[in-house]
Amino acid sequence: MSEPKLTLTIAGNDASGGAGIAADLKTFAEYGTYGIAALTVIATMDPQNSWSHNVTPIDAQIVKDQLTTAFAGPAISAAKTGMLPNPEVTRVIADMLKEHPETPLIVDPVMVCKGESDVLNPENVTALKEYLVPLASIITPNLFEAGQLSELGLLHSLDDMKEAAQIIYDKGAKLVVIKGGKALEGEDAVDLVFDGESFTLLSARKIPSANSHGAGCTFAAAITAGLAKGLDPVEAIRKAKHFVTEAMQAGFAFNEYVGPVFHSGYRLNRQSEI
Ligand code: PXL
Repeated sequence: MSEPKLTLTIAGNDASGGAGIAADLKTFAEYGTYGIAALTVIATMDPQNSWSHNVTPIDAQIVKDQLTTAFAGPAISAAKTGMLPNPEVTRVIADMLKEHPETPLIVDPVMVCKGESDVLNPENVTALKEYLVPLASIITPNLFEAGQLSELGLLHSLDDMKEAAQIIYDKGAKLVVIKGGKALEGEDAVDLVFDGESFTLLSARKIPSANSHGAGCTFAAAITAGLAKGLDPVEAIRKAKHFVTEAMQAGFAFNEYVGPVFHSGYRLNRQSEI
């Protein structure tokens, strides 16, 4: 067997296992890459209090030390970022990634968890724009996040998405994927890909009453692993969309509050369990 490709996630722990590093590492394993995680926050949810989220940041120096460890082995073939707690941590990550321009970076600009109304504080959005967007090989905002990053506010249509994609591209991301998801009207979940020259639309049927917690993290992690394995960006995005669609179809109700995707859905649809 040839040596595995290394993939790195710089993200939070979702203690319920659907999103964050749990989603990323499981997805990396499904793709057959060797996953490494640098933890940025610990997110816990309170079953006694309507599943309200509590996010504990990891100290910036510890985030830096984890990245030093992660980069001390063979070259990392692709890296991704997820939930980041504050500008200091975002900056430390950007500084470290600048030292590794050979590693493509997928930025998932996580701003809010599904079902939570608290939006990340504005300083974090500014830090993302300033430090990470310019380093992104691919950035994967949902409609809300694309509205924030582009400063256009709420996006409602494909034309809005195109305008936002151009603005985010102009801030330095080399490829922008805006996930229309179920928020955009119509029967299909439409994603818009923009490489600075042309727009590509990727569609999949919306999955009714999907258990979709962790879908965004899983999508970005699947793109990361696809790039690590040598797929070109648009192929990696297409494959990731199939992967996440089947993970959503295999999703389940964890409890009355949350239904995660099942990250092994794509493989289990093709082969039986071990
Ligand atoms: O789905 C967004 C997300 C990302 N990362 C972590 C999370 C969540 C939502 O719960 O907990 C760690």
